[in-house]
Amino acid sequence: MFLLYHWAMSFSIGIIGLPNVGKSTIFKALTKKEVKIAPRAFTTIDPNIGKVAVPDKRLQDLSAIIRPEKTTSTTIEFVDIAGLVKGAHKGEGLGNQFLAQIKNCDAVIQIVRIFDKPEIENVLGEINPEKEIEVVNVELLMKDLETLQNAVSKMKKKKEVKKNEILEKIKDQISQGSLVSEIDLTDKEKMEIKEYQLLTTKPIIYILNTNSRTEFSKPLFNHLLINLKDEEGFLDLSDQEKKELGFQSQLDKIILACYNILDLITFFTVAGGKEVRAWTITKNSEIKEAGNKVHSDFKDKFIRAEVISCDELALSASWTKAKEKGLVKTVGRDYKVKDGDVIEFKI
Ligand SMILES: Nc1nc2c(ncn2[C@@H]2O[C@H](COP(=O)(O)OP(=O)(O)O)[C@@H](O)[C@H]2O)c(=O)[nH]1
Ligand SMILES: [Mg+2]
Repeated sequence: MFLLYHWAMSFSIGIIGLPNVGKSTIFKALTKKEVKIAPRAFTTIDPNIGKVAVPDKRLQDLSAIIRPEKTTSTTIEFVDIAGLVKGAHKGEGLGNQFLAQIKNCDAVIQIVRIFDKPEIENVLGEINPEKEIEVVNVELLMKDLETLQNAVSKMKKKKEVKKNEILEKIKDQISQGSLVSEIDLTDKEKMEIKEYQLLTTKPIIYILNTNSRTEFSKPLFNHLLINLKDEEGFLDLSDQEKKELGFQSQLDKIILACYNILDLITFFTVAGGKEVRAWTITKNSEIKEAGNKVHSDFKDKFIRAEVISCDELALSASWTKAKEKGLVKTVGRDYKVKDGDVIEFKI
């Protein structure tokens, strides 16, 4: 039941990091929501949650051909989680509560402060991205360790020997500082630990929050270098004004990076010409999963669907013409959805 509910929702990205690194600033820039941004630690306690449209030129192109009453983007959800500090896993700075909020996210973005501004308290005391990442990792790892310890106690009571072996193996490696995502695990082992939603299994993107005065050239896995203050400052300007000022926003890049790290693809529906809509699904999903997203009560009724790639549809100029040319394929329930597929489900 939980899974079904989850499928119906957007994929969710948690924004994490130390206090005063720019988490609420990026959240505001992405979601265009008014949130409290203040140069003090712990301004954010309840998480701010916002849905963001995934930018996709193909959706606009499809809309131009189909001319529907309504065009709907697919969305991804961002969660602005309060700042973590050293000792968060022990409850320091309400940290335990914040760590728990990360559990529900599919991936995380860690904001790392490399902007230098003496007026804004720097909890780390220095600009040191490696150390900053390390501090946050330690908290995530300690929380995972605690989760596993509890799981081991439970499994011991239940005499689940096999499962305990797996949990102990992971626990050992975590104690030595490995993130769970870095540990070599079989698919079966991965399945066995899924239920614990361990924090360090989640894919992570680092955003180094820079200003023009700080340079950072060391390569770091999966990172984007962005001036979040500028993103926020230029938010209200039109595209034309941004162009004149030579400002190129990187917000779309962030959204797409999240999409990629989660192995997500987009398919489209046209609802017989009424609504053109983009949907998010995991790569390699079977078409019946796509059907379940679009029609929540679909599962047993799915028989077949008509599919065409959005590029081919664009070239044909209309669904009818594409069909006449034989470009619309009829597929059954074992078809795997491809990025850019336009799908009409048939019951
Ligand atoms: N100079 C500078 N200040 C920033 C930047 N990003 C955030 N700030 C400021 O740092 C303070 C804390 O930012 P906030 O987004 O609330 O941090 P959070 O605690 O991580 O949510 C605010 O006063 C922001 O205006 C940046 O890139 N450059
Ligand atoms: Mg904040």
